[in-house]
Amino acid sequence: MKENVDVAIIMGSDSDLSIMKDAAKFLEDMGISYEMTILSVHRCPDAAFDYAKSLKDRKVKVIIAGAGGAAHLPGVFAAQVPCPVIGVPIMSKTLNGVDSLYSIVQMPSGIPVATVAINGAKNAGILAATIISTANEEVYKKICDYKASMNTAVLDKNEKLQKIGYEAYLNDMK
Ligand code: RP5
Repeated sequence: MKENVDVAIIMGSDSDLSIMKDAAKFLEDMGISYEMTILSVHRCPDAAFDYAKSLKDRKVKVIIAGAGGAAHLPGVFAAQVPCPVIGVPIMSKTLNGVDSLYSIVQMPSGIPVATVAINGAKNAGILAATIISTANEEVYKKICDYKASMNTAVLDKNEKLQKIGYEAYLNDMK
């Protein structure tokens, strides 16, 4: 556990890591400090509750929590901290992540969890960075640059499509 970080990324199992790494990667690109933790509120509840307390004590600014199945992890953390919590529903084997999505997005009134798409860890990283950017000019500029580069990329693609036509475009994509 680090002394001071802006964002905490939590996941219920190491089987979530290959998805949740996308959130970490985006935060790294934006130069935002974070820590990553595997903790389960049903398999190791005491450790999970202690960790939630430490997040509050350390005034961590945003939490990204990924979980699959009956995915209560983001909601249980949101209940214990004052900062925003972003939930990432992980694609599950039996119900393709719809169970995870509903568990996270359908929080009862009072304890919100900002929910991204199934396996949408990159968007969770972007959303966390956007929240941080409201009080951090350097991150704000990086988010503006990121959006500007996406804008240019799409316009460039359209220009190419108009120029060479769809068949040549598809050929280039192979
Ligand atoms: C949840 O159960 C985890 O978030 C994970 O997505 C799911 C399955 O966990 P494993 O059985 O792969 O450890 O708590």
